[in-house]
Amino acid sequence: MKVLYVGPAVSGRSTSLASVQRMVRERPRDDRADGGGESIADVDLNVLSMHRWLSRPPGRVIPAHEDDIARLLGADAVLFVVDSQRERLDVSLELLDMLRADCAARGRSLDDIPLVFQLNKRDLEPAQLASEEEIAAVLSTPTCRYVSSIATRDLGTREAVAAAVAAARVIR
Ligand SMILES: Nc1nc2c(ncn2[C@@H]2O[C@H](COP(=O)(O)OP(=O)(O)OP(=O)(O)O)[C@@H](O)[C@H]2O)c(=O)[nH]1
Ligand SMILES: [Mg+2]
Repeated sequence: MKVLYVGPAVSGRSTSLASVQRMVRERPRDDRADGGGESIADVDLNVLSMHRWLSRPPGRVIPAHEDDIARLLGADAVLFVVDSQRERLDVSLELLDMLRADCAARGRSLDDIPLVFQLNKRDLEPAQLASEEEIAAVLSTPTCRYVSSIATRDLGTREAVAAAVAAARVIR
């Protein structure tokens, strides 16, 4: 099972991956966090670099970007890490729209890929934080799920991967 982290810069993808890998090392099976299903230790977890999405010259085809899209379309599930800072919401939406457009341009739909939004940085000051409802109103797909996290404290990261695995099982 392949699960791919996507998300805008500094949303917390590397921190989330490291958090899950550390927890899996310490506790390969955790039926509470993994929903009693397949062990998260068996999931092939990777981070998709997004800078080619955000810095592409309009209308130009870049082979490396095609590779990125192929990896996206080849994933069993996608974990979209959202920076919960209200002023960073626009960047997440811009990226989601780009992912959608690039899939559509190749005759595919992003909606066919099981997708979980990991609402990260829930420890931010309330004044800076977008509510979960606010984020869900802006960022959604027809079958997406939401998991809140504080990756720097290992909270919600393993559950987000488990949700992605569960979504892949239901939709595929
Ligand atoms: N407050 C807070 N900070 C976080 C959280 N998760 C990650 N960060 C911080 O956000 C910054 C970016 O985290 P990364 O994991 O490097 O994010 P990334 O998406 O891999 O970013 P790039 O690969 O650099 O684009 C770091 O300073 C992290 O410590 C969180 O849950 N809460
Ligand atoms: Mg990173």
